[in-house]
Amino acid sequence: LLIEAKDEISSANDMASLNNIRIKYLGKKGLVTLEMKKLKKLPQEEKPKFGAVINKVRNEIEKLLNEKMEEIRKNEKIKKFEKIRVDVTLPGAKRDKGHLHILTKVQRELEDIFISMGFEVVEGPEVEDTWHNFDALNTPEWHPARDAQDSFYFDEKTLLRTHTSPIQIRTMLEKKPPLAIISPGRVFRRDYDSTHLPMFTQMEGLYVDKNVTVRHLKYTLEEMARRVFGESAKVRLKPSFFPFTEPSYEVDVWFQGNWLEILGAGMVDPNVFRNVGYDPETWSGFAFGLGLERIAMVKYGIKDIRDFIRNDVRFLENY
Ligand code: FA5
Repeated sequence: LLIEAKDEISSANDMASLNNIRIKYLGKKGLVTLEMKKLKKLPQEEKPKFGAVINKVRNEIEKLLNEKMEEIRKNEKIKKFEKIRVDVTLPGAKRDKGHLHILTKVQRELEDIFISMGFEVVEGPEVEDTWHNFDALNTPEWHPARDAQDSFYFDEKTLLRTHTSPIQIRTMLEKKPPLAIISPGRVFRRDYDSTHLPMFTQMEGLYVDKNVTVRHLKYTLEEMARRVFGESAKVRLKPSFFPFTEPSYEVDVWFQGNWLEILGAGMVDPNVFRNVGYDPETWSGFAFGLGLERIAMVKYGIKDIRDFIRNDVRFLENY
């Protein structure tokens, strides 16, 4: 009986079958219980011996049942924990980290370069009046750059600035010379193709002092180009025209085998100095306006300027 019970108990693997075994052996009509009942019918002298054996069997089965019960409970607990187990040695789920937009990086890089040369960063409003944006910059009413076809006007006297040059005017009206500033900012024009955006970024530069010459301008731009594009970068000034500079230049940078136009520049026109109350006999200066998207395009080989504003993650992740 005991051997049979042992076998059954050890092959049971859940509480229900264990319970059945308990009933089968120890229940009211269980096999062990039935043996106990036989005790009464035995002759007096055999009773103690038989009683002792049957008791031992009963206790043994009880003990085995309890041990098995413990074991099953433990296993069930383990199974439960196994289900919710976390493997702390697995590599974590990767999250995409954000980063600065390529234009912001280029802007900060240029700011650092000019700051190290002694320039100060100044900003101005994106909504301008025609006086700051044009008149004070020696750009008269009849000038084609003022055409409503090219600019975004709110009314006759108010528009989205078409360049960062009005900040030259605002700065000179506020400060006495000498001064050296740069002004990054968004500007707006009715332009749209693979090299022109209706909203793009310029960085204005203005240096006013005594005896400033084109050589100062060229050196400053060469230094900028070397630091942005590398030691082998060269700068070329081509004659051009802006109403607010005389002489005026378009400036190309030699980079990876090509001359690429990235900015306009020149010597501040005496009329501009007069408009802000500086004496052109005493003061001289240079100014420039960089296209930041153009610089980024040259440096990183970007073909289509519209990529800057498409916000395609595949583009953004490249830089
Ligand atoms: C100007 O805006 C002058 N204010 C620059 C200047 C400042 C000259 C101070 C002299 C003294 P321009 O229109 O050429 O100049 O623009 C300057 C630069 O902005 C260009 O060289 C080009 O790099 C960039 N740019 C012009 N139009 C766009 C456009 N639609 N989209 C992107 N970049 C442009």
